[in-house]
Amino acid sequence: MSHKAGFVNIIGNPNVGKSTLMNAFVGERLSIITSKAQTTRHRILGIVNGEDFQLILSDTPGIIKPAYEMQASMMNFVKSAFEDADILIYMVEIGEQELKDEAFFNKIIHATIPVLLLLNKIDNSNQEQLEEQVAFWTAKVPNAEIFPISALQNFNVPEVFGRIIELLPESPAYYPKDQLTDKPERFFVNETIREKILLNYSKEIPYAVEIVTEEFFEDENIIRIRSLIMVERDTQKGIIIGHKGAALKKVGMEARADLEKFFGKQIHIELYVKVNKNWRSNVNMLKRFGYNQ
Ligand code: GDP
Ligand code: K
Ligand code: MG
Repeated sequence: MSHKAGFVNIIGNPNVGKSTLMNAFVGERLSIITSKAQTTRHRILGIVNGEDFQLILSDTPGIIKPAYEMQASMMNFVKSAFEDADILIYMVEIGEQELKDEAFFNKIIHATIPVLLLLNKIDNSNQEQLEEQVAFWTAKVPNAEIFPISALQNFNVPEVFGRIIELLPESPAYYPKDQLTDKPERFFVNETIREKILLNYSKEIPYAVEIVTEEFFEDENIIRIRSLIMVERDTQKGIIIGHKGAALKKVGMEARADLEKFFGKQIHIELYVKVNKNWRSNVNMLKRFGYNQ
C-alpha cells in the first residue's frame, strides 16, 4: 500500500486563526489557542496520522518585522521552516491586507511548493464582502489555491484537509505512529521544553539536544513531570545548566508557565541533563522536528 507523508507550515499574522485550524485538524489540543498575539512563538508541531498518511503541521509565529534580536532569530526560524515544507498554508482573515514583511510575502508568491491560501473567519462576513476578498487575494497571490473557511465553525475545513492529503508526497512516516497516539502529552511537553531551549540558548544548542519526558504523572490537582535533556558533549551540558544552574532553572520555569496554561493544572517539572555521545545516531528519524540534519 502506498503511503504519504509531509510537512505543512501554517503562516500568517497573529490571531488570524492558525492554532484554531491546526487544532481542528489534529483533534487534540497540541497548540495553545489564545486571543493574545504571539503566544505561539515558534513552531509547535501537530501530527495527524491516518492509516496511509502522516501530516506534520507547524504553527509558526505571527509574521512581524524583526524589531529586536530575539524576534530576528525567530524570523530566521520561521524562514527555515518555510523552506523545509512540502506544502505552505498562508492564512489570512476577512478584511486583512497582505503581509507587511515584503520579502516574506515575495517568498510566498514565488514559492515552488503548493500554496493554499485560507481566507478565515468568513462567519464574520457577508456574500458581497466574501466575493470581494476572494478577488483581492486571487490577484495578490496568483499561485495559491484559495479556500474561504471558518476554522472555528469547521466550515470548509474537511475540504482543505482533503486537498492537503492529495498534495502530500509519497513518503514513509517521519514519526512513529503508535508513540504519538500513545503519549501526546509527553510529546507536547518535549516540544515546549524544546521551544524554551531555542529561545534561551545560542544557535547550535537546540540542534544538539534531544528531549525525553520520562515521567508524566497526572494527579487530581497537579501534574508531575520529569524530562531528560540529552546532549552530545560535556561542554553542552555545562551551557544548558548554566552558572549555578540558573539557565536550566529559567528553562524549567518558562516551560512550567506554558504547561500550566496548556493543561490547566499546577505543574511540577524536573529537568535534568545527561551526556549521551550517540543519541544522534540512535535517532533514526530523518527530518525530526523539521530540521534537515
Ligand atoms: P493564531 O494567532 O493565528 O494562532 O490565532 P488563534 O487560532 O489563536 O485565533 C485567534 C482568535 O480568533 C481566537 O479568539 C479564535 O477563537 C478566533 N478565531 C479563529 N478562527 C475563527 C473563525 O473561523 N471565526 C471566528 N469568528 N473567529 C475565529
Ligand atoms: K494567537
Ligand atoms: Mg497561534
